[in-house]
Amino acid sequence: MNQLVQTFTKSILTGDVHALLDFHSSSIQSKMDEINFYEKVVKPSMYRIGELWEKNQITVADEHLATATLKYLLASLYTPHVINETSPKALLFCIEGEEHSLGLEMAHEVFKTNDWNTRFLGSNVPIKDIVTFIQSWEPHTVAISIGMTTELPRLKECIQEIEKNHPKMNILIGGRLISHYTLSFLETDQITCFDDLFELNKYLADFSQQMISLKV
Ligand code: B12
Repeated sequence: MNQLVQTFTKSILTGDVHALLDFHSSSIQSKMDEINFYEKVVKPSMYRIGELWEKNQITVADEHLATATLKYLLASLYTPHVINETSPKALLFCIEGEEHSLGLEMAHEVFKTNDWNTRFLGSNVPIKDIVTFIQSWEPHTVAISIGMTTELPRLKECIQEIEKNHPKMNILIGGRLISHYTLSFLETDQITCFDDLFELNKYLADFSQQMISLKV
């Protein structure tokens, strides 16, 4: 773990949001862009917190404080988003039973910086409500995050429901499980899996490029 990640982890565990904001503006902002910050600092720091928690070196309360402090920092850094109704539309959510939404929040930022029109539903969304939302809002793409192995059957069910009701829907999937395992049921033409936000950013940039060349 590098020094930056170590100091960041300590700061979120102490819950001092002002010190953390200072640390971010003095040591992090000057060194890296937003995606590098998420991938190289936030992700390893939260994975480290997971390890400490697993080994009983921190308590559930410590982990909750770290999560809340991080959410405060991220909320203060997110870019204001002016929705462009003509932009491609993406619906972002975690399936029912899945509470790990921090990674999806960061993926949302990547969509916003690529000028997509988004709806972020957050964690724990029932499958039937996702299908209803898709019917009324008609997104081009859905983006799903999965962190828990126990939620895999529900992910499968959710994809089947989306494909049954919207066979042409573009489905993007990321999260801890996707970067750790190869899941054969996700290998279809309609589904793209992402190990990290660099891949998502490239995919969205290529998508915009294709849209521009189609218009020319
Ligand atoms: C914070 C945390 C929580 C928080 C979540 C808060 C929140 N709003 O997100 C809370 C306290 C709610 C929580 C609860 C639980 N958790 Co928890 N949690 C974590 C922890 C420490 C960090 C997760 C995190 O934020 N990671 C940081 C983000 C940035 O990483 P990420 O999600 O992978 O996202 C990155 C990429 O994957 C990608 N990405 C993510 N989504 C998407 C989507 C798209 C479309 C794209 C393109 C990319 C993308 O971008 C991100 C940036 O790179 C992990 C440890 C770990 N190793 O992950 C455990 C962990 C995931 N939790 C675990 C467990 C067991 C639980 C609980 C069961 C604990 C309990 N007994 O209650 C519950 C289950 C809740 C539920 N039903 O979902 C286990 C999971 C084991 C498993 N079975 O798979 C872990 C691994 C801890 C451990 N080592 O055991 N948890």
